[in-house]
Amino acid sequence: MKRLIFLLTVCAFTFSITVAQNVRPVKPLPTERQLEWSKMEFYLFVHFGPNTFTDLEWGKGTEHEEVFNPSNLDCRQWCRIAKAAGAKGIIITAKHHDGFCLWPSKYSKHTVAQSKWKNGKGDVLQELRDACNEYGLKMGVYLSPWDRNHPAYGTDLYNDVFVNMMKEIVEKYGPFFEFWWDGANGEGPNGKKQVYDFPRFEKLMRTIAPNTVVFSDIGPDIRWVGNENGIAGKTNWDFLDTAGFTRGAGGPPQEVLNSGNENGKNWIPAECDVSIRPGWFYHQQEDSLVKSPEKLFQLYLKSVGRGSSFLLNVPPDRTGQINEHDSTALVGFKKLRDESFSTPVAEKDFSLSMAQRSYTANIGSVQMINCVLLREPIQLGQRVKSFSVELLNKGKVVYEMEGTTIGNKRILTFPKTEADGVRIIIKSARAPAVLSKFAAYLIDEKLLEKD
Ligand code: FUL
Repeated sequence: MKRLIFLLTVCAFTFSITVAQNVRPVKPLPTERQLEWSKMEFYLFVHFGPNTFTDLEWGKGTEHEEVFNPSNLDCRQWCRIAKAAGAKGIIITAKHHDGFCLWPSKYSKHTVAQSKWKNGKGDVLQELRDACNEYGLKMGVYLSPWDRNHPAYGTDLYNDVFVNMMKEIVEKYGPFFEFWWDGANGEGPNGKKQVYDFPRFEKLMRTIAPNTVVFSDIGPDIRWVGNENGIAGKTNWDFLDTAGFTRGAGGPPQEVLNSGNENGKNWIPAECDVSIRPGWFYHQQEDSLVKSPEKLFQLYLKSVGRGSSFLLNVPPDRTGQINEHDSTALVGFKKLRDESFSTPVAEKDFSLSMAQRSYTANIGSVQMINCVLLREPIQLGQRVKSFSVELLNKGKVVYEMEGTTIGNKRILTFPKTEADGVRIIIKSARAPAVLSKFAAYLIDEKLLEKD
């Protein structure tokens, strides 16, 4: 019955075209690999390594390899939980700042091979690769350029080490959907800061992994969102000007990373990274501080719902498995998304061949709604600068709200209102605007977006 009502509602939709114009792509445009990445939306981050066992966040690099000894590592358990949470992939810290490699690298003596775990025969990246294949998840890697252990760090030779490690993991454990270069950069053992050869690193990645998006503060493919709270700007452009900026301390101001550059030259969308716990690594004393399903839903609205992606860190505990506190929160978060978004009150995909200045959706009968979802077809470029949403009831505007950018996805929530129609008016745009999707929902009131 619910399905029948839904179908009738959808069929009752009509769309008025006030001004129709042919649509041409407007630059900058996403590459194929960036478009693929934009479909990922929600995926997990896994911080795991010596810090898990020493209770540190930034290992010093002097930790004995023996500290790394998970009692019952199970990457299949990570994948089962990722699937149950509706995440589409997992990015693992192959090497964090302490330099410890979760795979038996030929280019370091600070790896799983020197640990006692599985008598030095273990390989976390291989186990995760196999589990991701089995569960149909995409795999990504975080490889910290900053290395507090490697003897070559702080010299030119370290650039060769980093290149060799990238090649090694791409060849052995790829393909990766994303490769993460952290911006943190400290002193080397010789007191010098590393001068990274990023142009060489970028060229290498394009050659050995052309379909992999590369993340760093300033791209080249994906940018940091400017905070570690998982929150994108309400105005969020997929563009960034990178000229004159470097990774780390020399990056653009955090507000710019948060909102992008409206007239930016490069397509470099934001990714929202945040941990489910206060720290990035597992600490037992934080078990009671795991974010609730409601809090995670808020972050979803402020990341995916603002045209960005949601990279949620879920750190395994000392057994090598995701702790029950975290898995319970993740399953609860998935339930909230399903309850909210699986049965739209109204929904419509638009033709992309015409640009419109306003879209009027007749719901057919009066319905209660408190959430609207809009999408732009980003393969044609990001266009909308500002818009308003009017809720209509018997021809009258009963509620109105304003928005700025839309991008890949924009989710707006508002107090529940009875409406028999919705009008979206494009107020300003970089080029004739086109929407690809509209949907309206009635979600639990306690889930409405809070500032
Ligand atoms: C930061 C790091 O310093 C943190 O330890 C963590 O890995 C986070 C995702 O990025 O820059």
